[in-house]
Amino acid sequence: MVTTTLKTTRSEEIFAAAQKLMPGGVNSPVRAFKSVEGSPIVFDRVKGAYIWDVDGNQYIDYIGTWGPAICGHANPEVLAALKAALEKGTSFGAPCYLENVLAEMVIDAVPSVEMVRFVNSGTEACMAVLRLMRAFTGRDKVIKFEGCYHGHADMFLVKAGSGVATLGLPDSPGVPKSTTANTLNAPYNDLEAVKQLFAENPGEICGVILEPVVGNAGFIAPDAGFLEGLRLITQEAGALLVFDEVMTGFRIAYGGAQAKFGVTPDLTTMGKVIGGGLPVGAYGGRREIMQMVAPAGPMYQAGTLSGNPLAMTAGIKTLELLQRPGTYEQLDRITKKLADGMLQVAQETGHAACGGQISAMFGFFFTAGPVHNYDDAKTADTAKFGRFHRGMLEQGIYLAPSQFEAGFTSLAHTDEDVERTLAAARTVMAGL
Ligand code: HOZ
Repeated sequence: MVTTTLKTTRSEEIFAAAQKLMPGGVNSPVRAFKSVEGSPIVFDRVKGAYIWDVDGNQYIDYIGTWGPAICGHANPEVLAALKAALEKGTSFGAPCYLENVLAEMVIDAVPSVEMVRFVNSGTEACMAVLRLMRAFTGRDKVIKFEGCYHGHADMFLVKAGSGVATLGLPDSPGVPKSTTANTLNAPYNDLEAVKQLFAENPGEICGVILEPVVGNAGFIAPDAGFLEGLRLITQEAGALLVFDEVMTGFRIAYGGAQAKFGVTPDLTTMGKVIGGGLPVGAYGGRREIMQMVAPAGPMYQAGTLSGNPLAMTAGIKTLELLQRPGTYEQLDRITKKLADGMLQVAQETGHAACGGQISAMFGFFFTAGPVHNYDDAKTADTAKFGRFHRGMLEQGIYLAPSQFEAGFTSLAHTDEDVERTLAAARTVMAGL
């Protein structure tokens, strides 16, 4: 147990009250400190790479509101654009020119996307994309990977990552077996397992959906040839390949993982960065497939606030900022310094650890590794991570409160922030 020096009285009061008002005191399970020490910190404001709690403590933030804050929190240009848009109203529930602007930006950037539909979250995007995969192919079965997370829709809550992994839930009550009967799971990075599922279910599988770089079982990179192999297998089986780029889209490259790795899926889901901090999700892909979506085609999907002008504005401005020269070089450099530094500190202080980074996404496991899939990730010492997490908080560093979540950096993180983080990690690891 790390000695507590952090004053968190107000956070504790608010969280105690919250537990009587909301299940677990939170509005999303990943925010609870269920697998780390202490109770959640309640925040008051954010700016750049920093986040301040209600007791006045300042932290360097590596969650970035779970991905959207790639330009830094409360970026002044995003805020100015939002203030101007706000004057015109918050929602039209009717077509708005800003939807065209963001749609064109997404289509220009993401190789697989010829048409796009905006929704309000990554969960919604994944829910809709599965319906579309089934509608287009006329097949019901889908392959996903253990530890990948595609939101909380029923069909995906089998061996899922993120909060489901953190809480150690194999599945969720309330999800009828019939709903997940068509969800097939394979270990990530295992092409043979995927081939076997296709062989066992000929003509029945609509496609394969995956996080091209996993962020919801901790950070796991695809092995060389894995994404290419999936492209080939799905093509041969007349099935669709879907990249869930909710986390990786516009983060690990402007065009997402598909641009980074040069593998083009049929469909893509997005969220987080494209909303610039407001609730947005999207799915898109080949025109002939997207034309099935209502009202162009028969597959129904809708949303009251979808494409609302505020979310579109924040997304447009965020993508404009990301288009500036040197952006991704800077994100990669600063994140590499952090990820390499963490491994170095672990080695110096005698802890078995492995991890990595691609552009502004990184991860770190307390296990010698290597980690290629969810089973490997589960060998990590989660109790040690719990103590490490608390120690880092005490040092003013805010990490995701789970070993099964990737970390995120932003354009606002400086060399000095990373150096402070590594110094903190050295102090904490030396005391574990
Ligand atoms: N998908 C994110 C975690 N891996 C955050 C969304 C949530 O709150 O579940």
